Amino acid sequence: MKRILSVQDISCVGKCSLTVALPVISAMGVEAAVLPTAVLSTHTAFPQPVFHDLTKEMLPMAAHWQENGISFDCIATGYLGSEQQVDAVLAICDQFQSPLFVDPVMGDGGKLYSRITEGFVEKMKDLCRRAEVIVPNVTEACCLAGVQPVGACDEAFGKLLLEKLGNLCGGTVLITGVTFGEKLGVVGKDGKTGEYVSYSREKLPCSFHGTGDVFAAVLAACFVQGRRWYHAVAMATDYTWETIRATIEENRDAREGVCFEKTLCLLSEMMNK
Ligand code: PXL
Repeated sequence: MKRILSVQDISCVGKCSLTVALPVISAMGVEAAVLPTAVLSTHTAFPQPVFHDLTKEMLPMAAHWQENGISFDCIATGYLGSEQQVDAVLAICDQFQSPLFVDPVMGDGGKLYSRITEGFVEKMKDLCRRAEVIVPNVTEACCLAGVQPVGACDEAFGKLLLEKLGNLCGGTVLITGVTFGEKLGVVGKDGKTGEYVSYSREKLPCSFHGTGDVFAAVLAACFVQGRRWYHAVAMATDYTWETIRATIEENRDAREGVCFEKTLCLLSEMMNK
């Protein structure tokens, strides 16, 4: 069985980062080992969460795994709380030499999240340089490319961002949140073949916190399973779309995240298609 090391925080309430990655990766038949980087009472879209930093524990935990001969088929990062945590991840990548999958979680809707600074954006570029796969949303792609963040991005602009990010990351780049007329989707470039990929679904009327984390978890599992990027992107998009639709029926506060519990069963169906 393949094993991913998922490196991100535990937001205790608000369904994002590890509380999403664990069930989704497991439902895809991939082992999810975790390196929690911080424990928060909620993610940072709620005001003033309790934030317990675990940076100091990161390297000792990795050392313990190495002493015990443990290895990972992929190291997948999500939200990281500080520049020091990015440095810790870089050191762990040196240690384990596993392929690195980076979701450079930094912002959305044209804005950076509350704890993310310009210095952090620069540091995140170092992680992206090292990665085999990066999956920024449009806001994050703009920040990484040194372009003023835009609210909406059409396919032509998405292709321009892909080109710019190709100079940063020699691997596969997949940008989420790109507008295709009435649809919303992904543009990407396969790092090995250079092939362009795109996939979209009709826009839904609501957005929820944590959907990027759901999308990235499906993709990371597809990556270790060696699925072709087009199929991986289609599956991650379809699953996220179905999950948003199922959440709309529940009439929830957008900050409380998506009801992936209702749709986890779809993942095995999608994998066998
Ligand atoms: O879903 C991304 C995310 C993960 N973890 C924390 C966050 C955010 C986005 O705001 O604050 C702690």
